[in-house]
Amino acid sequence: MTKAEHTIAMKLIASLTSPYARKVRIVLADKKIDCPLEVDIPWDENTRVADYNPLGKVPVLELDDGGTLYDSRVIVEYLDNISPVARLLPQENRPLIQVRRWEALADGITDAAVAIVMEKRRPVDKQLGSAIQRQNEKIARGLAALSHDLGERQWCNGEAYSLADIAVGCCLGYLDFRFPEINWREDYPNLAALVERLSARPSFADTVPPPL
Ligand SMILES: N[C@@H](CCC(=O)N[C@@H](CS)C(=O)NCC(=O)O)C(=O)O
Repeated sequence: MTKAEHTIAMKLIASLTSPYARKVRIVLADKKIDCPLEVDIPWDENTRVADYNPLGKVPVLELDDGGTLYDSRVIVEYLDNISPVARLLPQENRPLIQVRRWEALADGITDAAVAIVMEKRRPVDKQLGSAIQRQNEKIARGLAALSHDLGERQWCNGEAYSLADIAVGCCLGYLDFRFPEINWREDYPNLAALVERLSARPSFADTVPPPL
C-alpha cells in the first residue's frame, strides 16, 4: 500500500455503491489524501446522512472544523485544491470548463440510471414505462456523446488523466453494476478501452461497487 502523503482530519460519509461517492473516493486515492470513510446508506432506516447534508444524499465530506461539503462536484474541487499531488482539474478556464462539461455529461447519465433504479423499486403496477423510457433515451444519447467526444484519444480531456476520466469511469462502472444488460462495450469500443485503462489504476480497482 502506498503511504498517504497528506493526513488531514476529515471524514467522508458515503455508501459503497454510490457512483458519486466513488468519484470522491477515487480522487482521495489518486491524490493520496488519507480520509476515513463512514459508510452510511441514505435509504436505511437509521441513516444519519441528513444530519450532515439537508438533502439527505451521499457523498458528504465533513471538514476538520465540523463543516460539511456536498455534493460530489464541490467536494472534488475542494480536494483538488488542498493538495498539489496529481492535479485533476486544469487551472485555466477553457480546459477547466471542458473537464466540468465531461463531468456534467457523465453525472447526467448516472442521474438517468439512478432514476430508473428508483422507478423500478416501485411496485410493478405503479412503474411508469414512459418515465423509464425517457431516462433510457438520455443514457443512450449520453453514451453516444461520450464516445464521440472521446474519439481516438487516450484520455477524455486532451493528453492527461483528469476528473473527466474519473467521472466517465464511475458512470460506466455504475451502468455495469446496475444494468449489465446494456452492452455499451460492443457499441463503443473506445469507451471500453478507456475503462480498461482506468481499471488498471488502484484507485479504480479498489472502489468497484460490491456485488449486489
Ligand atoms: N449530485 C449529487 C448526487 C448525490 C446522490 O444522488 N446520491 C445518492 C446515492 S447514489 C443519494 O444519496 N440518494 C439519496 C436520496 O436521494 O435520498 C452528487 O454528485 O453528490
